[in-house]
This record gives sequence, C-alpha cells and structure tokens, in this order.
Amino acid sequence: MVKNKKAFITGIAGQDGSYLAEYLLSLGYEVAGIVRRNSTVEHQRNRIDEIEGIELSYGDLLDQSSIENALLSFQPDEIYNLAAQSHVRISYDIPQFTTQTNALGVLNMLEAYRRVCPKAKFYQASSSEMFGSSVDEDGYQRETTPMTPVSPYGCTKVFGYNIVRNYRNAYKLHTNNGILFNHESPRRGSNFVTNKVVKSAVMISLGLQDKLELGNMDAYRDWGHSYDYVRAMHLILQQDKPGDYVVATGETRSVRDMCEYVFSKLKLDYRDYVTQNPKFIRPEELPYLKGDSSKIRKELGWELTYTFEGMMDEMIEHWLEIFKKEKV
Ligand code: G4F
Repeated sequence: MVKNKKAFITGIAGQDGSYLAEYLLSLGYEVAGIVRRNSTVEHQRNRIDEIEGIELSYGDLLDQSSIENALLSFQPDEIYNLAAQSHVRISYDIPQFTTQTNALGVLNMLEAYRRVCPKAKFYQASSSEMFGSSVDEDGYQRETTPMTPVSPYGCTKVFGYNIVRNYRNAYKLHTNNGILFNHESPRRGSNFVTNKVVKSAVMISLGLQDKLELGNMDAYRDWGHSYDYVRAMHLILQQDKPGDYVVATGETRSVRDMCEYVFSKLKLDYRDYVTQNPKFIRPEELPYLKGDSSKIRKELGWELTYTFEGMMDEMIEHWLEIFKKEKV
C-alpha cells in the first residue's frame, strides 16, 4: 500500500493555510498544523473549523520546543512555513514582534527541521514586498530583481528568504522560497485592501454603511487568488531540486481601479463614497508591483484558474450572502 504523504503547515488557520490544507487533504495527504493560543478560540480557527481531518496542536514560531515537539510527533514529508505577522502597515506599529516572528521565526523553523526531519522538503512564504522600490526596466519584478524593501515587514521577509537559501546551500536541505505577489479571496482578512473595499462596498449597497476611508489609492498591485497560489506552493515541493519561484499574475492595477470595478459591479460610483484618511497611509509606500512568473509557468507548468474579475466577483458574492442573511 502506498503511504499517504504528510504535510505540516504553520499559519494553517490563515487564508493560505486553510486553502492549502483543503487542497492537500483532497490529494490524500495527512495534514497537521500549529495554531497560536488565543483567548477567543473562534477568531483563531474560523477558516478551518469546517475542514475535517486536520491534526492541530498549539504552537508558535517563537517557541522552539513547540515546533520541535510537533515535528517529532508528526514526522512530515513536507513543511509549509506560512505563519507570519503579515500586515505591512501594522509592521510599523509592532516592528519588533514582526521581526521576531518573520525573521527569527523562520530560523527557528529551519533549525527544528534540520534537527528533527532533515529529509523533508521545506517551503517558505516569501513575498513580493521584498522587492520594495526595485522594478526591472521592462516594468516587472522577477527572481533576479534586486531586493530593496520599504517596510519593516519587507525587511523581515528578506532575512527569511536569505536564510532559507543559506540553509539549502550550507546543509544541502530541500528548502524553497515562493515569492508570492498579493493574493486574495473571500477568506482574506478585511483589513487588507481588497476585502476591506469589497466588504464596505457591499455594506454601502445594502444601506448598512455610508462611506469608506482608505489610504493611498494610487499604489499598484498584482492581485491573484489564494487558491491558485497554494497550488503553486505544492508544485514547488514536488520537484527533485529546491529553488526560488515568483508566483504572480503578470497584471497590475491601482487600488483606485480595483475600487472602480467593485463599486460599479454594485451599480455605485466609488467617488461618491470613498475618502482618504491619512491614518491608512504608510510611512513609506511600495508604489508598484507586477510579477513575471515565467519561471514557474515554464519549468513547473503552473497555471492560473482565476481571473482578477472572477476573484473579485467571488468576494462580492461572499459578502452579499453574509449581509443579506443578516438583514433577513
Ligand atoms: O492589501 P494590502 O494591505 O497589502 P500589501 O501591503 O500589498 O501586502 C500584502 O501583499 C504582500 C505581497 O506583496 C504580502 F507579503 C503581505 O503579507 C500582504 O499580504 O495593501 C495593498 C495596497 C497598499 O499599497 C496600501 O497602501 O493598498 C493600499 N491601501 C490603500 N488604502 C490600503 C488601504 N491598504 C490597506 N490594508 N488598508 C487601506 O485602507
């Protein structure tokens, strides 16, 4: 009998962790993950409550013993390190916690992996935020683009990226970086811009809210769907050789364009409702992201299944369903 593969996921209760767990379970994997202790349990687990078959334990990237114990008892074939303080603006409010979790936390994971299960394959959630203000002459960012991060979050992710490459070369471990551009879904936290806009626009359309306050509307982002991006993570770990891959759609839009699409879908003009509040403006902003994902498309055959419009429509439907039920 063929043994089921085992995947261990940190950040399993997050947007990507929940899609990844579902996807791997559908492929026949055994899936385990750690969640941080939270006084309100339902806040912590609402994305994974309905998913059957996940083995959960308490753990934290900053608690080495919790990671080692979890790896020792589960003995995974694949490790996906998705846990992080993932909000860029908030990384200015809690820079030290962000650095401990996103930088030292990766090192803790690598050390636990190296000692407990070095034959496993390791995926690190690296980010396009690492590129910061760098853009190649043709207007894209790719694996070779210099990294000049412009936020505490971006700086921490550069450390994670580099230490993963260092452990690959120094200890001959199968460590990999997925350099993921922005990716969204109905499960995205509503303090990220896409879901903040969709949720508010739906509430405005139903008469439940009057206006929406945003920060910089002239930043450009390359937005894909989390489901497509977790498939890329899995694909990266199926290769014989470890590597680093950009995962992106190759299309870019401004926050303003995104607002226009969402509000007009709801038969509204965003200019009547959206105002700017300096509180949402970042001390330093990353103005433009557009990823070139030719490497993962050509070498691993990765493809998108969602368009930008399909993804935003799914998010709009999600919130319409929730608020219409609440109104009833
Ligand atoms: O949705 P955002 O908060 O995502 P951001 O900062 O690009 O980061 C996300 O993508 C990264 C990959 O590039 C990940 F690594 C990271 O973990 C996270 O998932 O903001 C997108 C843009 C920014 O330019 C921001 O300034 O939207 C702008 N924006 C304008 N008003 C706003 C708002 N962002 C938020 N969150 N809230 C606003 O009111």
